[in-house]
Amino acid sequence: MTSWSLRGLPERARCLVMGVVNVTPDSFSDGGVLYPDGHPQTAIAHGLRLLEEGADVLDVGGESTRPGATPVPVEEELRRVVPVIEALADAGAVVSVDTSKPEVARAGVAAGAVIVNDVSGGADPELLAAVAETGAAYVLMHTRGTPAEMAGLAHYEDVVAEVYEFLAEGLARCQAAGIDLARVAVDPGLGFAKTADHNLALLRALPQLRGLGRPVLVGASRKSFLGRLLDGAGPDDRLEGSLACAAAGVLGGASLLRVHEVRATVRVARVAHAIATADVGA
Ligand code: HH2
Repeated sequence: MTSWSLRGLPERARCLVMGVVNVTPDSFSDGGVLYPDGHPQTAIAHGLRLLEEGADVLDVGGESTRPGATPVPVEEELRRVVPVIEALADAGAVVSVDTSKPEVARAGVAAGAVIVNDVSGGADPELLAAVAETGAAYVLMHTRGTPAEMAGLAHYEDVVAEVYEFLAEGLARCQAAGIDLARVAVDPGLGFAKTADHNLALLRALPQLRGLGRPVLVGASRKSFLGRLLDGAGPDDRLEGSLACAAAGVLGGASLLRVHEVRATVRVARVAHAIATADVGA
């Protein structure tokens, strides 16, 4: 395994673990369990717990991408995420803001986030301009359409080639917008306009996606294709599936894993790293 870097993130030879902090009442993965009262303190406490469990990055998001989720106006998204980002950054966390809105990206970085995680695939030139302007790191993820439309758009002749091409074009758009590519990671967007077969093909193709020359992020945690593989298990009963993907991610050369269960993932990633590298050190 080669060492990698994403300027703005701690430099590590191993795969980093990004813990999910959903500040949403309707995320598919936790159904608002972690944010039942609309109070930032609940999400902050969850983030601090993930930090203790060994998360390298905390990804704070205020809008669910679940198909059918209610779109969140800018003011509400800001109200949800800004206090949480501030508190977690103050506590020493490396924070990422999960948003596709330029206003939220700008405010998130001003509040202490150093990464903008954009599940829209760089669809909004304004967002790319905001990333360039703030100097934040950026996650470019493959998707098609809006969350409401994406399930109907899961048709590919060759999913790996088409995702690769989309990300290559996206990197070119990032560069044209003035973003330093040394700050960009790419993500195949598992579950976004993909069937279970597409997700599995992309997990197998991580070494090819590394051919884009940028660190690869994998977000498989608790996704519905794992429920299908595990006899219909619900989102909070997909741990083993999520961990199997984490191991596959490390062995495939992923640089970041976006996950809900941090402690278990850190332990699996450590062992998978040792298998991949024969490095049993710290
Ligand atoms: N998946 C989700 C959200 N953000 N970001 C990246 N880069 N990659 C992903 O695969 C990804 C993502 C969906 O998961 P979750 O946040 O748990 O659910 P929801 O969008 O319903 O809040």
